[in-house]
Amino acid sequence: MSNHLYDALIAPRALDEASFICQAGKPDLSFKGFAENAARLAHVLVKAGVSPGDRVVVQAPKTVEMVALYIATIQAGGVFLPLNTAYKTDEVAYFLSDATPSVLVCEGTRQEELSAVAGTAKVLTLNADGSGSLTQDLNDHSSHFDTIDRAGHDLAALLYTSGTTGRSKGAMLTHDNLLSNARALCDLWQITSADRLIHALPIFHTHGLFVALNTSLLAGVQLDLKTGFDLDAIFGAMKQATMLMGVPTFYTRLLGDARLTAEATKNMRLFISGSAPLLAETHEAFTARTGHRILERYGMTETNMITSNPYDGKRRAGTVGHPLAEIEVRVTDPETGKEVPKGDVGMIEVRGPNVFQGYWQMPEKTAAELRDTGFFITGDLGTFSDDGYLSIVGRSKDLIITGGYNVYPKEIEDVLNEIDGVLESAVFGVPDADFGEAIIAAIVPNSSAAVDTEELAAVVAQKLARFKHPRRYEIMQALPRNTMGKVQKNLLRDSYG
Ligand code: MCA
Ligand code: AMP
Repeated sequence: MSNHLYDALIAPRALDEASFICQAGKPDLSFKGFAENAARLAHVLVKAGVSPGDRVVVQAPKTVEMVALYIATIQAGGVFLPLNTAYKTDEVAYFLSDATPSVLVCEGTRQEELSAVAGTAKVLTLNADGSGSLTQDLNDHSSHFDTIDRAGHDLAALLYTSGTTGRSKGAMLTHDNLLSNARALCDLWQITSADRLIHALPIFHTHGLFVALNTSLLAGVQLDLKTGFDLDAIFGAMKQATMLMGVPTFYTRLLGDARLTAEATKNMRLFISGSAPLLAETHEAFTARTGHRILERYGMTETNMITSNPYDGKRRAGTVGHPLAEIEVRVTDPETGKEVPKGDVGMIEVRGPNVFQGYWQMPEKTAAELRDTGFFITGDLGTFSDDGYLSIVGRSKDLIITGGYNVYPKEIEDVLNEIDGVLESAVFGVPDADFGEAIIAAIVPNSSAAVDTEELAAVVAQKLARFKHPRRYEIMQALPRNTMGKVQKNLLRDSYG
Protein backbone atom coordinates (compact mmCIF):
# COMPACT_ATOMS: atom_id res chain seq x y z
CA MET A 1 0.00 0.00 0.00
CA SER A 2 1.45 3.36 -0.89
CA ASN A 3 0.25 6.86 -1.44
CA HIS A 4 3.04 8.92 -2.99
CA LEU A 5 2.26 12.30 -1.44
CA TYR A 6 0.65 11.23 1.84
CA ASP A 7 3.50 8.83 2.64
CA ALA A 8 6.04 11.64 2.34
CA LEU A 9 4.09 14.48 3.95
CA ILE A 10 2.24 12.81 6.80
CA ALA A 11 3.30 9.23 7.46
CA PRO A 12 6.77 10.05 8.90
CA ARG A 13 5.23 12.31 11.54
CA ALA A 14 1.91 10.56 12.15
CA LEU A 15 2.90 9.71 15.74
CA ASP A 16 4.82 12.92 16.45
CA GLU A 17 3.48 14.78 19.49
CA ALA A 18 5.45 17.95 18.66
CA SER A 19 3.37 21.07 18.07
CA PHE A 20 2.50 21.51 14.39
CA ILE A 21 -0.24 24.01 13.68
CA CYS A 22 -1.84 26.89 15.54
CA GLN A 23 -4.62 29.32 14.70
CA ALA A 24 -5.97 32.08 16.95
CA GLY A 25 -8.97 30.97 18.99
CA LYS A 26 -8.23 27.27 18.57
CA PRO A 27 -6.13 24.77 20.55
CA ASP A 28 -2.71 24.04 19.04
CA LEU A 29 -2.48 20.69 17.28
CA SER A 30 0.44 18.29 17.24
CA PHE A 31 1.39 16.47 14.04
CA LYS A 32 -0.28 13.39 15.51
CA GLY A 33 -3.49 15.26 16.35
CA PHE A 34 -3.53 16.83 12.89
CA ALA A 35 -2.96 13.48 11.15
CA GLU A 36 -5.75 11.90 13.21
CA ASN A 37 -8.19 14.64 12.27
CA ALA A 38 -7.23 14.25 8.62
CA ALA A 39 -7.92 10.50 8.91
CA ARG A 40 -11.35 11.19 10.44
CA LEU A 41 -12.11 13.61 7.62
CA ALA A 42 -11.05 10.97 5.09
CA HIS A 43 -13.77 8.72 6.56
CA VAL A 44 -16.29 11.58 6.22
CA LEU A 45 -15.31 12.05 2.57
CA VAL A 46 -15.64 8.36 1.74
CA LYS A 47 -19.01 8.25 3.51
CA ALA A 48 -20.08 11.25 1.40
CA GLY A 49 -19.24 9.29 -1.73
CA VAL A 50 -15.64 10.14 -2.61
CA SER A 51 -13.95 7.37 -4.61
CA PRO A 52 -10.34 7.43 -5.80
CA GLY A 53 -9.89 10.06 -8.52
CA ASP A 54 -13.01 12.02 -7.50
CA ARG A 55 -12.75 15.76 -7.19
CA VAL A 56 -13.41 17.43 -3.83
CA VAL A 57 -14.25 21.10 -4.33
CA VAL A 58 -13.67 23.40 -1.38
CA GLN A 59 -14.71 27.02 -1.12
CA ALA A 60 -14.37 27.66 2.58
CA PRO A 61 -12.67 30.05 5.00
CA LYS A 62 -9.04 29.38 5.86
CA THR A 63 -8.92 27.12 8.91
CA VAL A 64 -6.85 24.30 10.39
CA GLU A 65 -9.77 22.06 9.41
CA MET A 66 -9.42 23.07 5.77
CA VAL A 67 -5.72 22.22 5.86
CA ALA A 68 -6.69 18.80 7.27
CA LEU A 69 -9.31 18.45 4.54
CA TYR A 70 -6.59 18.86 1.91
CA ILE A 71 -4.63 16.00 3.48
CA ALA A 72 -7.80 13.94 3.98
CA THR A 73 -8.58 14.25 0.27
CA ILE A 74 -5.09 13.01 -0.61
CA GLN A 75 -5.32 10.15 1.90
CA ALA A 76 -8.70 9.12 0.49
CA GLY A 77 -7.26 9.11 -3.05
CA GLY A 78 -9.28 12.15 -4.12
CA VAL A 79 -8.33 15.23 -6.12
CA PHE A 80 -8.31 18.51 -4.16
CA LEU A 81 -9.92 21.49 -5.88
CA PRO A 82 -9.87 24.67 -3.79
CA LEU A 83 -11.65 27.84 -4.92
CA ASN A 84 -11.11 31.49 -4.05
CA THR A 85 -13.62 32.43 -1.34
CA ALA A 86 -14.31 35.67 -3.22
CA TYR A 87 -15.85 33.84 -6.20
CA LYS A 88 -19.52 34.56 -6.76
CA THR A 89 -22.07 31.81 -7.42
CA ASP A 90 -21.90 32.34 -11.21
CA GLU A 91 -18.16 31.79 -11.10
CA VAL A 92 -18.39 28.71 -8.84
CA ALA A 93 -21.12 27.23 -11.05
CA TYR A 94 -18.66 27.03 -13.94
CA PHE A 95 -16.03 25.18 -11.89
CA LEU A 96 -18.63 22.73 -10.60
CA SER A 97 -20.01 21.97 -14.04
CA ASP A 98 -16.52 21.54 -15.48
CA ALA A 99 -14.98 19.46 -12.70
CA THR A 100 -18.12 17.45 -11.69
CA PRO A 101 -16.96 16.81 -8.12
CA SER A 102 -18.58 14.24 -5.86
CA VAL A 103 -18.33 16.58 -2.86
CA LEU A 104 -18.52 20.36 -2.46
CA VAL A 105 -17.48 21.88 0.87
CA CYS A 106 -18.61 25.48 1.40
CA GLU A 107 -19.37 27.94 4.16
CA GLY A 108 -22.78 27.43 5.80
CA THR A 109 -23.97 30.89 4.74
CA ARG A 110 -23.56 29.92 1.07
CA GLN A 111 -24.96 26.41 1.26
CA GLU A 112 -28.32 27.26 -0.25
CA GLU A 113 -27.10 29.27 -3.25
CA LEU A 114 -24.29 26.83 -4.04
CA SER A 115 -26.46 23.74 -3.62
CA ALA A 116 -28.53 25.10 -6.48
CA VAL A 117 -25.53 24.85 -8.82
CA ALA A 118 -23.84 21.78 -7.27
CA GLY A 119 -25.39 19.19 -9.59
CA THR A 120 -24.90 15.70 -8.17
CA ALA A 121 -22.21 16.77 -5.68
CA LYS A 122 -22.97 16.22 -2.01
CA VAL A 123 -22.74 19.56 -0.25
CA LEU A 124 -21.07 19.75 3.16
CA THR A 125 -20.30 22.88 5.17
CA LEU A 126 -17.21 24.20 6.91
CA ASN A 127 -17.31 27.55 8.69
CA ALA A 128 -14.63 29.97 9.88
CA ASP A 129 -14.81 28.56 13.43
CA GLY A 130 -14.36 25.00 12.16
CA SER A 131 -18.01 24.04 12.68
CA GLY A 132 -20.29 22.67 9.95
CA SER A 133 -21.67 19.42 8.64
CA LEU A 134 -18.19 18.32 7.51
CA THR A 135 -16.83 18.29 11.06
CA GLN A 136 -19.89 17.90 13.28
CA ASP A 137 -19.56 14.13 13.78
CA LEU A 138 -15.81 13.98 13.43
CA ASN A 139 -15.20 12.17 16.68
CA ASP A 140 -17.55 9.36 15.68
CA HIS A 141 -14.97 8.36 13.10
CA SER A 142 -11.83 6.36 13.68
CA SER A 143 -8.54 8.27 13.88
CA HIS A 144 -7.13 5.59 11.61
CA PHE A 145 -7.89 5.46 7.90
CA ASP A 146 -6.53 2.84 5.52
CA THR A 147 -4.73 5.14 3.12
CA ILE A 148 -5.79 4.67 -0.49
CA ASP A 149 -3.02 3.63 -2.89
CA ARG A 150 -1.93 6.40 -5.25
CA ALA A 151 1.10 6.46 -7.49
CA GLY A 152 3.29 9.44 -8.37
CA HIS A 153 1.47 9.91 -11.68
CA ASP A 154 -2.02 9.97 -10.13
CA LEU A 155 -3.81 13.30 -9.81
CA ALA A 156 -3.65 15.02 -6.43
CA ALA A 157 -5.10 18.42 -7.29
CA LEU A 158 -6.98 20.33 -9.94
CA LEU A 159 -6.27 24.05 -9.71
CA TYR A 160 -8.10 26.42 -11.99
CA THR A 161 -6.22 29.20 -13.66
CA SER A 162 -7.93 31.79 -15.79
CA GLY A 163 -7.09 32.07 -19.45
CA THR A 164 -6.79 34.64 -22.18
CA THR A 165 -10.00 33.33 -23.72
CA GLY A 166 -11.88 34.13 -20.52
CA ARG A 167 -12.60 30.49 -19.65
CA SER A 168 -10.70 29.07 -16.68
CA LYS A 169 -8.68 25.92 -17.21
CA GLY A 170 -8.13 23.20 -14.61
CA ALA A 171 -4.43 22.41 -14.27
CA MET A 172 -4.02 18.70 -13.49
CA LEU A 173 -1.29 18.22 -10.89
CA THR A 174 -0.02 14.81 -9.85
CA HIS A 175 1.31 13.55 -6.53
CA ASP A 176 4.80 13.70 -7.98
CA ASN A 177 4.41 17.22 -9.41
CA LEU A 178 3.70 18.41 -5.87
CA LEU A 179 6.15 16.25 -3.97
CA SER A 180 9.13 16.78 -6.26
CA ASN A 181 8.66 20.54 -5.97
CA ALA A 182 8.32 20.50 -2.18
CA ARG A 183 11.53 18.46 -1.96
CA ALA A 184 13.43 20.85 -4.22
CA LEU A 185 12.26 23.87 -2.19
CA CYS A 186 13.03 22.32 1.21
CA ASP A 187 16.57 21.50 0.05
CA LEU A 188 17.19 24.88 -1.52
CA TRP A 189 15.67 27.05 1.20
CA GLN A 190 17.13 24.84 3.96
CA ILE A 191 13.74 24.35 5.56
CA THR A 192 13.86 22.16 8.69
CA SER A 193 11.83 21.28 11.76
CA ALA A 194 13.55 24.18 13.54
CA ASP A 195 11.47 26.57 11.39
CA ARG A 196 8.22 28.26 12.19
CA LEU A 197 6.31 29.77 9.26
CA ILE A 198 3.93 32.71 9.40
CA HIS A 199 1.23 31.51 7.05
CA ALA A 200 -0.84 34.54 6.02
CA LEU A 201 -1.60 33.60 2.38
CA PRO A 202 -4.86 32.10 1.20
CA ILE A 203 -4.84 28.31 0.83
CA PHE A 204 -6.74 28.15 -2.45
CA HIS A 205 -3.71 28.96 -4.63
CA THR A 206 -0.34 27.34 -5.26
CA HIS A 207 1.61 29.79 -3.11
CA GLY A 208 -0.22 29.33 0.21
CA LEU A 209 -1.34 25.77 -0.48
CA PHE A 210 1.59 23.93 -2.01
CA VAL A 211 4.67 26.13 -1.57
CA ALA A 212 3.83 26.84 2.07
CA LEU A 213 1.97 23.75 3.27
CA ASN A 214 3.75 20.97 1.40
CA THR A 215 7.20 22.22 2.39
CA SER A 216 6.05 22.65 6.00
CA LEU A 217 4.63 19.15 6.19
CA LEU A 218 7.62 17.61 4.46
CA ALA A 219 10.16 19.26 6.75
CA GLY A 220 8.10 19.29 9.96
CA VAL A 221 7.84 23.08 10.17
CA GLN A 222 5.52 24.66 12.74
CA LEU A 223 2.69 26.56 11.09
CA ASP A 224 1.31 29.78 12.51
CA LEU A 225 -1.91 30.04 10.51
CA LYS A 226 -3.31 33.55 10.01
CA THR A 227 -6.65 34.04 8.29
CA GLY A 228 -5.35 37.01 6.31
CA PHE A 229 -2.62 39.62 6.15
CA ASP A 230 -2.91 41.77 9.24
CA LEU A 231 0.09 43.90 10.17
CA ASP A 232 -0.43 43.66 13.95
CA ALA A 233 -0.67 39.88 13.72
CA ILE A 234 2.43 39.64 11.53
CA PHE A 235 4.58 41.80 13.81
CA GLY A 236 3.37 39.79 16.81
CA ALA A 237 4.17 36.48 15.08
CA MET A 238 7.65 37.54 13.92
CA LYS A 239 8.95 37.32 17.50
CA GLN A 240 8.79 33.51 17.40
CA ALA A 241 8.74 32.76 13.68
CA THR A 242 11.62 32.13 11.27
CA MET A 243 9.95 32.40 7.84
CA LEU A 244 7.35 34.42 5.97
CA MET A 245 6.07 33.66 2.48
CA GLY A 246 4.22 36.48 0.76
CA VAL A 247 3.24 38.37 -2.34
CA PRO A 248 4.92 41.77 -2.99
CA THR A 249 1.94 43.58 -1.38
CA PHE A 250 2.96 41.97 1.94
CA TYR A 251 6.39 43.58 1.69
CA THR A 252 5.22 47.04 0.58
CA ARG A 253 2.69 47.04 3.43
CA LEU A 254 5.37 45.96 5.93
CA LEU A 255 7.62 48.73 4.65
CA GLY A 256 4.80 51.22 5.16
CA ASP A 257 4.79 50.40 8.89
CA ALA A 258 7.28 52.06 11.24
CA ARG A 259 7.51 48.85 13.28
CA LEU A 260 9.55 47.19 10.50
CA THR A 261 13.11 47.24 11.88
CA ALA A 262 16.13 44.95 12.21
CA GLU A 263 15.12 44.39 15.84
CA ALA A 264 11.54 43.35 14.95
CA THR A 265 12.81 40.81 12.41
CA LYS A 266 15.83 39.49 14.30
CA ASN A 267 14.33 36.03 14.87
CA MET A 268 13.46 35.67 11.19
CA ARG A 269 15.63 33.55 8.91
CA LEU A 270 13.92 33.93 5.54
CA PHE A 271 11.48 36.26 3.76
CA ILE A 272 10.21 34.81 0.48
CA SER A 273 8.33 36.71 -2.23
CA GLY A 274 6.54 35.53 -5.35
CA SER A 275 3.35 35.41 -7.44
CA ALA A 276 3.98 38.89 -8.87
CA PRO A 277 7.03 41.04 -9.64
CA LEU A 278 8.80 42.45 -6.59
CA LEU A 279 10.09 45.89 -7.44
CA ALA A 280 13.86 46.21 -7.02
CA GLU A 281 13.24 49.32 -4.89
CA THR A 282 11.05 47.30 -2.48
CA HIS A 283 13.81 44.70 -2.26
CA GLU A 284 16.48 47.29 -1.50
CA ALA A 285 14.31 49.25 0.94
CA PHE A 286 13.56 46.04 2.86
CA THR A 287 17.27 45.28 3.18
CA ALA A 288 18.01 48.82 4.31
CA ARG A 289 15.37 48.63 7.04
CA THR A 290 15.89 45.06 8.29
CA GLY A 291 19.20 43.73 7.02
CA HIS A 292 17.31 40.84 5.36
CA ARG A 293 17.51 40.16 1.61
CA ILE A 294 14.09 39.02 0.40
CA LEU A 295 14.37 35.78 -1.59
CA GLU A 296 12.31 36.09 -4.78
CA ARG A 297 11.14 33.03 -6.66
CA TYR A 298 8.98 32.43 -9.72
CA GLY A 299 6.25 29.90 -10.39
CA MET A 300 2.90 29.16 -11.95
CA THR A 301 -0.16 27.11 -11.14
CA GLU A 302 0.75 24.72 -13.98
CA THR A 303 4.32 24.20 -12.81
CA ASN A 304 4.58 24.94 -9.11
CA MET A 305 7.88 26.73 -8.53
CA ILE A 306 10.26 27.06 -11.47
CA THR A 307 13.16 29.25 -10.36
CA SER A 308 14.46 30.77 -7.16
CA ASN A 309 17.16 33.11 -6.06
CA PRO A 310 19.85 31.23 -4.15
CA TYR A 311 19.77 30.73 -0.40
CA ASP A 312 23.48 31.20 0.11
CA GLY A 313 24.49 33.07 -3.03
CA LYS A 314 23.50 36.54 -4.16
CA ARG A 315 19.76 37.29 -4.03
CA ARG A 316 19.59 39.68 -6.93
CA ALA A 317 16.80 42.28 -6.92
CA GLY A 318 14.71 42.31 -10.09
CA THR A 319 15.56 38.69 -10.93
CA VAL A 320 13.89 35.39 -10.09
CA GLY A 321 17.14 33.44 -9.83
CA HIS A 322 18.06 30.04 -11.21
CA PRO A 323 16.02 26.96 -12.24
CA LEU A 324 15.28 24.59 -9.35
CA ALA A 325 16.93 21.16 -9.19
CA GLU A 326 15.89 18.85 -12.06
CA ILE A 327 13.97 21.67 -13.78
CA GLU A 328 15.04 22.95 -17.20
CA VAL A 329 14.23 26.50 -18.23
CA ARG A 330 14.85 27.86 -21.71
CA VAL A 331 14.12 31.15 -23.37
CA THR A 332 12.82 30.83 -26.91
CA ASP A 333 11.75 32.84 -29.92
CA PRO A 334 7.93 32.90 -29.65
CA GLU A 335 7.61 32.55 -33.44
CA THR A 336 10.01 29.66 -34.08
CA GLY A 337 10.24 28.03 -30.65
CA LYS A 338 14.04 28.00 -31.02
CA GLU A 339 16.22 28.95 -28.07
CA VAL A 340 17.53 32.53 -28.24
CA PRO A 341 21.11 33.51 -27.30
CA LYS A 342 21.76 34.31 -23.63
CA GLY A 343 20.88 37.93 -22.95
CA ASP A 344 18.09 38.08 -25.52
CA VAL A 345 14.45 38.32 -24.46
CA GLY A 346 12.09 35.50 -25.36
CA MET A 347 9.38 33.16 -24.16
CA ILE A 348 10.12 31.30 -20.93
CA GLU A 349 9.57 27.54 -21.31
CA VAL A 350 9.93 24.95 -18.60
CA ARG A 351 10.29 21.18 -18.37
CA GLY A 352 10.67 18.90 -15.37
CA PRO A 353 8.91 16.76 -12.76
CA ASN A 354 7.01 19.86 -11.66
CA VAL A 355 5.15 20.38 -14.93
CA PHE A 356 1.42 19.56 -14.87
CA GLN A 357 -0.27 16.88 -16.99
CA GLY A 358 -2.44 19.23 -19.03
CA TYR A 359 -5.73 21.08 -18.70
CA TRP A 360 -8.74 19.14 -17.48
CA GLN A 361 -10.80 18.05 -20.49
CA MET A 362 -9.17 20.65 -22.77
CA PRO A 363 -6.85 18.68 -25.08
CA GLU A 364 -6.56 21.54 -27.56
CA LYS A 365 -5.51 24.09 -24.96
CA THR A 366 -3.09 21.54 -23.53
CA ALA A 367 -1.57 20.93 -26.95
CA ALA A 368 -1.21 24.67 -27.54
CA GLU A 369 0.78 25.24 -24.34
CA LEU A 370 2.53 21.95 -23.62
CA ARG A 371 4.97 20.88 -26.31
CA ASP A 372 5.47 17.22 -27.29
CA THR A 373 8.99 17.58 -25.91
CA GLY A 374 7.51 18.22 -22.44
CA PHE A 375 8.29 21.96 -22.41
CA PHE A 376 5.47 24.13 -21.08
CA ILE A 377 5.08 27.56 -22.69
CA THR A 378 4.58 29.93 -19.76
CA GLY A 379 3.44 33.09 -21.56
CA ASP A 380 6.06 35.02 -19.54
CA LEU A 381 8.86 36.83 -21.34
CA GLY A 382 12.30 36.67 -19.84
CA THR A 383 16.03 36.75 -20.29
CA PHE A 384 19.01 34.97 -18.71
CA SER A 385 22.04 36.91 -17.51
CA ASP A 386 25.53 35.59 -18.28
CA ASP A 387 25.70 34.03 -14.83
CA GLY A 388 22.32 32.30 -15.19
CA TYR A 389 19.88 34.56 -13.35
CA LEU A 390 16.46 34.74 -15.00
CA SER A 391 14.62 38.06 -15.16
CA ILE A 392 10.97 38.32 -16.14
CA VAL A 393 10.59 41.34 -18.38
CA GLY A 394 6.98 41.09 -19.49
CA ARG A 395 4.15 38.81 -20.48
CA SER A 396 2.88 37.75 -23.87
CA LYS A 397 -0.48 36.97 -22.24
CA ASP A 398 -2.99 39.73 -21.57
CA LEU A 399 -2.94 39.37 -17.80
CA ILE A 400 -3.19 41.71 -14.81
CA ILE A 401 -1.71 40.65 -11.45
CA THR A 402 -3.34 42.51 -8.58
CA GLY A 403 -2.14 41.76 -5.05
CA GLY A 404 -0.89 38.38 -6.31
CA TYR A 405 -4.22 37.41 -7.88
CA ASN A 406 -4.29 36.85 -11.64
CA VAL A 407 -7.04 38.57 -13.55
CA TYR A 408 -7.57 38.03 -17.26
CA PRO A 409 -9.10 41.19 -18.82
CA LYS A 410 -11.12 39.09 -21.26
CA GLU A 411 -13.30 37.74 -18.45
CA ILE A 412 -14.23 41.26 -17.32
CA GLU A 413 -14.62 42.56 -20.88
CA ASP A 414 -17.06 39.70 -21.61
CA VAL A 415 -19.23 40.79 -18.68
CA LEU A 416 -19.06 44.48 -19.63
CA ASN A 417 -19.78 43.89 -23.33
CA GLU A 418 -23.00 42.09 -22.45
CA ILE A 419 -24.40 45.17 -20.69
CA ASP A 420 -26.98 47.22 -22.60
CA GLY A 421 -25.50 50.45 -23.89
CA VAL A 422 -21.91 49.14 -24.03
CA LEU A 423 -20.52 48.86 -27.55
CA GLU A 424 -17.12 47.57 -26.48
CA SER A 425 -14.65 47.66 -23.65
CA ALA A 426 -10.97 47.21 -22.91
CA VAL A 427 -9.73 46.26 -19.46
CA PHE A 428 -6.11 46.94 -18.51
CA GLY A 429 -3.80 47.25 -15.50
CA VAL A 430 -2.00 50.36 -14.29
CA PRO A 431 0.74 50.56 -11.62
CA ASP A 432 -0.62 50.62 -8.08
CA ALA A 433 1.48 51.19 -4.96
CA ASP A 434 -0.41 48.65 -2.85
CA PHE A 435 -1.58 45.90 -5.21
CA GLY A 436 1.19 46.22 -7.84
CA GLU A 437 -1.43 46.67 -10.55
CA ALA A 438 -4.97 48.09 -10.41
CA ILE A 439 -7.73 47.36 -12.90
CA ILE A 440 -9.24 50.05 -15.16
CA ALA A 441 -12.01 49.58 -17.72
CA ALA A 442 -12.29 51.72 -20.85
CA ILE A 443 -15.86 51.77 -22.12
CA VAL A 444 -17.18 52.78 -25.52
CA PRO A 445 -20.95 53.35 -25.33
CA ASN A 446 -23.38 52.68 -28.16
CA SER A 447 -23.84 55.88 -30.09
CA SER A 448 -27.46 56.15 -28.96
CA ALA A 449 -26.90 55.31 -25.31
CA ALA A 450 -25.42 56.96 -22.27
CA VAL A 451 -23.84 54.50 -19.89
CA ASP A 452 -23.95 54.93 -16.18
CA THR A 453 -20.70 53.73 -14.58
CA GLU A 454 -22.48 52.91 -11.33
CA GLU A 455 -24.73 50.56 -13.24
CA LEU A 456 -21.72 48.91 -14.85
CA ALA A 457 -20.12 48.47 -11.44
CA ALA A 458 -23.32 46.95 -10.06
CA VAL A 459 -23.49 44.32 -12.81
CA VAL A 460 -19.82 43.46 -12.41
CA ALA A 461 -20.26 43.20 -8.62
CA GLN A 462 -23.02 40.69 -9.08
CA LYS A 463 -21.07 38.42 -11.41
CA LEU A 464 -17.39 38.67 -10.52
CA ALA A 465 -15.27 38.40 -7.38
CA ARG A 466 -14.30 41.70 -5.75
CA PHE A 467 -10.62 41.54 -6.73
CA LYS A 468 -11.65 41.50 -10.43
CA HIS A 469 -13.69 44.72 -10.19
CA PRO A 470 -12.32 47.70 -12.12
CA ARG A 471 -11.28 50.48 -9.76
CA ARG A 472 -12.22 53.04 -12.41
CA TYR A 473 -14.30 53.29 -15.58
CA GLU A 474 -13.19 55.60 -18.38
CA ILE A 475 -15.81 56.44 -21.00
CA MET A 476 -14.43 57.14 -24.48
CA GLN A 477 -15.63 57.47 -28.05
CA ALA A 478 -13.32 54.84 -29.50
CA LEU A 479 -10.57 52.48 -28.35
CA PRO A 480 -7.06 53.13 -29.70
CA ARG A 481 -6.26 50.48 -32.30
CA ASN A 482 -3.24 49.66 -34.43
CA THR A 483 -3.41 49.17 -38.19
CA MET A 484 -4.33 45.51 -37.66
CA GLY A 485 -7.35 46.59 -35.60
CA LYS A 486 -5.87 45.32 -32.32
CA VAL A 487 -6.63 47.40 -29.23
CA GLN A 488 -3.46 49.13 -28.04
CA LYS A 489 -3.68 48.58 -24.30
CA ASN A 490 -0.20 50.04 -23.87
CA LEU A 491 -1.57 53.42 -25.00
CA LEU A 492 -4.47 53.12 -22.57
CA ARG A 493 -2.03 52.26 -19.77
CA ASP A 494 0.11 55.29 -20.67
CA SER A 495 -2.90 57.63 -20.71
CA TYR A 496 -4.66 56.44 -17.59
CA GLY A 497 -1.85 55.04 -15.41
C1 MCA B 1 -8.34 42.37 -1.66
N1 MCA B 1 -8.91 43.25 -2.50
C2 MCA B 1 -8.25 43.24 -3.65
C3 MCA B 1 -7.25 42.26 -3.49
N2 MCA B 1 -7.32 41.74 -2.25
N3 MCA B 1 -8.40 43.93 -4.78
C4 MCA B 1 -7.57 43.69 -5.79
N4 MCA B 1 -6.59 42.75 -5.71
C5 MCA B 1 -6.41 42.03 -4.58
N5 MCA B 1 -5.46 41.09 -4.51
C6 MCA B 1 -10.02 44.16 -2.26
C7 MCA B 1 -10.81 43.84 -1.03
O1 MCA B 1 -11.91 43.03 -1.37
C8 MCA B 1 -11.21 45.21 -0.54
O2 MCA B 1 -12.33 45.64 -1.24
C9 MCA B 1 -10.08 46.10 -0.94
O3 MCA B 1 -9.42 45.42 -2.01
C10 MCA B 1 -9.07 46.36 0.14
O4 MCA B 1 -8.82 45.14 0.79
P1 MCA B 1 -7.69 44.92 1.88
O5 MCA B 1 -8.33 44.59 3.18
O6 MCA B 1 -6.71 46.02 1.82
O7 MCA B 1 -7.02 43.64 1.27
P2 MCA B 1 -6.57 42.38 2.03
O8 MCA B 1 -7.75 41.60 2.44
O9 MCA B 1 -5.59 42.82 3.06
O10 MCA B 1 -5.88 41.54 0.88
C11 MCA B 1 -4.77 41.99 0.15
C12 MCA B 1 -3.81 40.82 -0.01
C13 MCA B 1 -4.61 39.63 -0.58
C14 MCA B 1 -3.23 40.44 1.35
C15 MCA B 1 -2.69 41.23 -0.91
O11 MCA B 1 -5.18 40.01 -1.81
C16 MCA B 1 -3.79 38.40 -0.69
O12 MCA B 1 -3.63 37.64 0.26
N6 MCA B 1 -3.22 38.13 -1.87
C17 MCA B 1 -2.42 36.93 -2.10
C18 MCA B 1 -2.85 36.27 -3.35
C19 MCA B 1 -2.12 34.94 -3.55
O13 MCA B 1 -2.05 34.10 -2.69
N7 MCA B 1 -1.56 34.74 -4.74
C20 MCA B 1 -0.84 33.54 -5.06
C21 MCA B 1 -1.39 32.95 -6.33
P3 MCA B 1 -13.46 46.55 -0.54
O14 MCA B 1 -12.76 47.83 -0.20
O15 MCA B 1 -14.50 46.70 -1.57
O16 MCA B 1 -13.89 45.78 0.65
S1 MCA B 1 -0.39 31.51 -6.78
C22 MCA B 1 0.60 32.17 -7.97
O17 MCA B 1 0.42 33.26 -8.38
C23 MCA B 1 1.82 31.46 -8.50
C24 MCA B 1 1.74 30.00 -8.58
C25 MCA B 1 3.01 31.84 -7.64
O18 MCA B 1 4.06 32.06 -8.23
O19 MCA B 1 2.84 31.89 -6.42
P1 AMP C 1 -0.79 31.81 -11.76
O1 AMP C 1 -1.21 31.53 -13.13
O2 AMP C 1 -1.83 32.35 -10.85
O3 AMP C 1 -0.16 30.63 -11.20
O4 AMP C 1 0.30 32.95 -11.84
C1 AMP C 1 1.51 32.72 -12.46
C2 AMP C 1 2.07 33.98 -13.02
O5 AMP C 1 2.46 34.85 -11.96
C3 AMP C 1 3.32 33.73 -13.81
O6 AMP C 1 3.06 33.28 -15.11
C4 AMP C 1 3.99 35.09 -13.74
O7 AMP C 1 3.46 35.94 -14.75
C5 AMP C 1 3.58 35.60 -12.37
N1 AMP C 1 4.66 35.45 -11.38
C6 AMP C 1 4.84 34.51 -10.43
N2 AMP C 1 5.94 34.75 -9.69
C7 AMP C 1 6.48 35.88 -10.20
C8 AMP C 1 7.63 36.68 -9.91
N3 AMP C 1 8.45 36.37 -8.89
N4 AMP C 1 7.87 37.76 -10.66
C9 AMP C 1 7.06 38.10 -11.68
N5 AMP C 1 5.95 37.41 -12.00
C10 AMP C 1 5.67 36.32 -11.28
